[in-house]
Amino acid sequence: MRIVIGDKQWSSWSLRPWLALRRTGAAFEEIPVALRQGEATTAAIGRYSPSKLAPALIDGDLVIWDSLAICEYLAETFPAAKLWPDDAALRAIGRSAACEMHSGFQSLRGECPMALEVEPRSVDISEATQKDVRKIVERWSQLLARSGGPFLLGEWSIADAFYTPVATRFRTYGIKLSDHGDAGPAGAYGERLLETPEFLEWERAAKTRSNEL
Ligand SMILES: N[C@@H](CCC(=O)N[C@@H](CS)C(=O)NCC(=O)O)C(=O)O
Repeated sequence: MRIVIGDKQWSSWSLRPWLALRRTGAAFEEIPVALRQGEATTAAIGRYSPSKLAPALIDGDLVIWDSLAICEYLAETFPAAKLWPDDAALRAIGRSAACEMHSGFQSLRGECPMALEVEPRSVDISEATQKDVRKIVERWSQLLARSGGPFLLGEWSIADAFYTPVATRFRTYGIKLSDHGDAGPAGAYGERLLETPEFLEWERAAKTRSNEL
């Protein structure tokens, strides 16, 4: 398998399926492309993906061009990796949480982009972003209380892949979850996401290399 990914310091959409792919234990090749280069980026990704956006997963002659679709494909292809839980209700809840991230929290995403190369610092965030943060705290707290943790559905799942870039944003922009309704579990969960070996491997690479067109 090959996965087309954007710069590791910035590409939150690439990070999510990359984490899931790492969890499968399958061998894969990375095809790195440089983002923020205008037409050159579009052309570079367009060599592989019909969406001209990263990520894309290439499995033989099959191309899958969206982060959530890639994660679902990996869950189906590698059932032993348990990227979703066996329990159907829990799986449906996990999918709801991942889809909520995939299609929402626009203000947080626009105002606080993933930037792993940046030293953490405190910034003032808008009302709209504060609202997103409160909603995420609420969601994490509900799911952790239901599953008992340590991850959203108990064991690590695709839902956690979807929120890992969010945890990096909270750290980078000095957003303290206790200021947004967290009694403790949500903040601890966010830190836990940033301590998984898979994320640490991605982060190390983000700080040591730049992608080529
Ligand atoms: N909905 C898509 C979003 C993909 C996306 O927006 N990717 C960004 C990088 S994180 C991209 O390729 N941008 C192209 C550019 O910067 O020209 C997904 O979930 O995969």
